[in-house]
Amino acid sequence: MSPPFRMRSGEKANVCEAAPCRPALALVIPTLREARNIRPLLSRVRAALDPHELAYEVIVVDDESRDGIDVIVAEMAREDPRIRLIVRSNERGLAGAVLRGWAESDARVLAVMDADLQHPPELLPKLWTELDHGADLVVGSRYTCGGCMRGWKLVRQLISRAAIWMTLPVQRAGIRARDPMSGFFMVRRSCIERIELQKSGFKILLEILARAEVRSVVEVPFTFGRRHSGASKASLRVAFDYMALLVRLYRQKGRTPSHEEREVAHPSLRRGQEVAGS
Ligand SMILES: Nc1nc2c(ncn2[C@@H]2O[C@H](COP(=O)(O)OP(=O)(O)OP(=O)(O)O)[C@@H](O)[C@H]2O)c(=O)[nH]1
Ligand SMILES: [Mg+2]
Repeated sequence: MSPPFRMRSGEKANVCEAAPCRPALALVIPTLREARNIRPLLSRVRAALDPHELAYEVIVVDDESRDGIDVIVAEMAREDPRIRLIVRSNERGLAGAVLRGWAESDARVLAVMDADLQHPPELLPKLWTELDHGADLVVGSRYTCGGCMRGWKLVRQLISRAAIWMTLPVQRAGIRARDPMSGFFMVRRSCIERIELQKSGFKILLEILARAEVRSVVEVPFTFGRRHSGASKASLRVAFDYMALLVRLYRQKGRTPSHEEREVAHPSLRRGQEVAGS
């Protein structure tokens, strides 16, 4: 299992352009061979957010896909400096990519969505509004009233339900999410900057629900369809990492954090200030 994420001091990313002013929202899009999806996704993100008075940036974190995505994002970043590209070398892992993107931003609100258009960018303003109204964590949810999975085989739906059922003991009363496996959410930086999140694995939201300083969760329904183009990265390794995360969270449950754990903050995420609405 890889160690918890820490920003290496002095680390500089392969960043195309820096956003001109401090954004309120940083949306990270982790990518592994998503070249055919990224242009329509970024266009839809901009179309969804631009009508709103919101300073945002979009950070694509690619793990050296070598499929031309870097060229596409660099070209779009030249037109729009709110789009940034980070290329990680010799690293793999969805959670680690997301944490790396968040660490490269000063935004007060951190968000993530998949690159394959399974998460509708048109929902982003709604997620933001819920956060602005006071929620600490807002989740795009397949399992809250109004949400669904469209076009999914029954067996995968059952596996998804079973995986969620297994999270119930590690989720905390009062802030339980019906879709703790969602990869589409926004969270206040202040809720996660004092914990170290595991950079291995796929399910960063579950760890946030179990361990972060989150007081309120809102779920916004959406329809989770099939990926637009390209191949799934879900694999046996992902399932193994998920089980490892669950075991760790079960073990930690109810254990009082050590002095060291309380004192050691997530150095790279301790930057922003509280968002409006808190
Ligand atoms: N940077 C980076 N991104 C990753 C990695 N693994 C997956 N991703 C991205 O994480 C997102 C989720 O991966 P998916 O393959 O869509 O996983 P999934 O949605 O569970 O599977 P499908 O429903 O089959 O698409 C996508 O944007 C991927 O490109 C990785 O190791 N590194
Ligand atoms: Mg997907």
